[in-house]
Amino acid sequence: MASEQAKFEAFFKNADKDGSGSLTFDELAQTLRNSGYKGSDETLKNYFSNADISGDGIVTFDEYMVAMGQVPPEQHK
Ligand SMILES: [Ca+2]
Repeated sequence: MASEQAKFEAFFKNADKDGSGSLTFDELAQTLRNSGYKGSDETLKNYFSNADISGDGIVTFDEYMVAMGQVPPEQHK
């Protein structure tokens, strides 16, 4: 679904405050909170670390799209 993907891309760009092309935990958490997310910090941390495939503490656009189910994980190298 192209429109779904565009929505995810828009969210990512909105969350990427410094335009670095990757999201820190703070950027992601703040953006989700701003959009009305009410879950616990623990849930946010789990969500973030699931998305952070390489485990380097930032979520790149590629990692984000994999996490959103837009790209099959086996294509992410
Ligand atoms: Ca990463």
